[in-house]
Amino acid sequence: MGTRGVIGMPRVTNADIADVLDRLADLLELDNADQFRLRSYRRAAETVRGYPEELANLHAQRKLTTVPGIGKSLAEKIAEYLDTGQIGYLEELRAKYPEGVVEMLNIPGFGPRSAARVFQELHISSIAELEQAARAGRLRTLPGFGAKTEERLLHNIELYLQASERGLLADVLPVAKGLLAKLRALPEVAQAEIAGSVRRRRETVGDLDLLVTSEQPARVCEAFRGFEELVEVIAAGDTKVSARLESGRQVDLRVVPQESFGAALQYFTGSQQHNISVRYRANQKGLTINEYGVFVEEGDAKGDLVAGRDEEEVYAAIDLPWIPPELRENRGEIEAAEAGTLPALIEPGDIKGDLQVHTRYSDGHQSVREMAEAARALGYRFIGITDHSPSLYVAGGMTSDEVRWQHDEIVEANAEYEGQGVKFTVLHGLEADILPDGTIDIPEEVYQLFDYIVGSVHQGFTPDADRMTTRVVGAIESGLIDFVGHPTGRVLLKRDAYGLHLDAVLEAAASHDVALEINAFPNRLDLCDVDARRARDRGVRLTINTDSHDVAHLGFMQYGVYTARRGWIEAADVVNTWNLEDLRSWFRKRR
Ligand code: DGT
Ligand code: CA
Ligand code: CA
Ligand code: ZN
Repeated sequence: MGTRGVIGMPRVTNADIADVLDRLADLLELDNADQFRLRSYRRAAETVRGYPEELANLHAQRKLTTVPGIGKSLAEKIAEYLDTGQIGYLEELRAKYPEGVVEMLNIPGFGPRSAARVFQELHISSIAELEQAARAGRLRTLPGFGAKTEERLLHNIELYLQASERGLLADVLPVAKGLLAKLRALPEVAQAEIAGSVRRRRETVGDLDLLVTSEQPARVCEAFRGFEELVEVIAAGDTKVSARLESGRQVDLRVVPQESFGAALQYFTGSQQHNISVRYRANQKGLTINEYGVFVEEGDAKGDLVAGRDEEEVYAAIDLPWIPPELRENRGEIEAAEAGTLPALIEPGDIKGDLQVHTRYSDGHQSVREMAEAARALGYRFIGITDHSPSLYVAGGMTSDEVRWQHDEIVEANAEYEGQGVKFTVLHGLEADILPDGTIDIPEEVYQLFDYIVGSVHQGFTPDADRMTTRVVGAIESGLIDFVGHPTGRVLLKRDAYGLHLDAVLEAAASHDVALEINAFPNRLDLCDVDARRARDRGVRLTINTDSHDVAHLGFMQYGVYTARRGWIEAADVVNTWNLEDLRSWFRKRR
């Protein structure tokens, strides 16, 4: 048995070993090794990846060389990896080539020979430098490189960068749901689910994983390849297809037999860290879990299948209740499941209204009435209109007169709803700027008209975390705001959160009973999952709002709820799940 097993670490899987062999082959190719050796590594990686027996077990029995294509020298390297987690030879090769050169191997059409040449002859050691050199026409100094090659390379670099980036969940989830519906409609498909980070509702996703059960996997794969959402098939077999969506994002389809559905869904939902803990727990109970099922460990022989049809069964086999996918990040969910203390997570249906919505009074696209009607159509009980305060000129901040007109409109709308016996209320809020000195931009003469105030930072960001913290804490302590909008200011894939000492903010929010927003706009999701959880643990209330600037944005509420679920949030923690009466009296406490 390898030392990892002895010291109780989770086992190295065949996939882990295959990845290492592939990387070794990449580096050998860079190093100009002979084709024969290279191919033997590549083939070994492929064999190991699909090998039905765990190589970790074989190694324990000194039987690695029984695997086809694994000779003495490869067996030694695999053994070294299993025992120490490293291969000396691989580390040696790595030291010869910067990480950026190895990364170049991922550019379509740019092979190891080219990578080695640009590195050795032009000292280019990253994709960014390679791009620069191609743009400047410096690659054509190498024999065999011309203007055309440079042009093609630039295009391929762009493709690689595009596809390697993570995308927003909101860009992928609708496509995923569309593909799922089409798969379910195929006569050969019994069950189909989304897996991977999309099922866990991570804020950004690398690729999309889909899982299907069928007795005719090859036909399912063939039908899937024909779906118009796929612009390119990368790899296809009888039970597996990898393809590219129009966005450049990859989608992986796997087809498994019905009796493995739960095990495969559990495995491919991840996260990898969660699965490592799950496997470890299984091992301690004398069980083995993989994507085919839960098996009794019976020495060397493959043991009996004890679970696999559905996820409940898989978790039950290791004495745990089913764990919601959003929690599967190895952040204490297994311990909580064991102790029976998993949270009763908030659900989209718990939201009774949206408290951050813009109209044409500032930078929104529709009127108060149009936003209200759209919110009613979603089944909400209330909507809060929160246009910008005067100092935010760029976003059409309202003058005091505009606030008064807006107020009249809202009063009129509510009177009309009441007259018609419609149980729906428009609240009058304001998204007030938290100014650089920590004061809040509220036009004093109209302050009394508002039901509530959101305080947000929009301008005057500084990298000085102390100052930003003082600003936000000052706003909370002012007694004027009911919640802080998009508290950390981050924009996903574009702008980092401004430095903020969250603990200080949480302490102030808890003691002044000011809520923090989980802004549901898909590129904000601010607070993020982890921060929302910290807030909840400190007794801080939350509110989930879309920050809609258009009726079409109201549907973003789901993304805020997913983030909240990933932050272990329950409905009662979120003020806009409350009854309107309770919400109003909470607002009124402050005025
Ligand atoms: P992503 O695509 O980067 O947003 O994240 P995921 O979690 O969707 O990761 P992905 O697509 O690589 O794999 C999907 C799930 O499959 C992952 O969460 C866990 C499982 N999985 C895939 N490969 C491995 C592996 O080599 N070892 C283990 N333990 N699990 C794996
Ligand atoms: Ca994925
Ligand atoms: Ca994947
Ligand atoms: Zn804002």
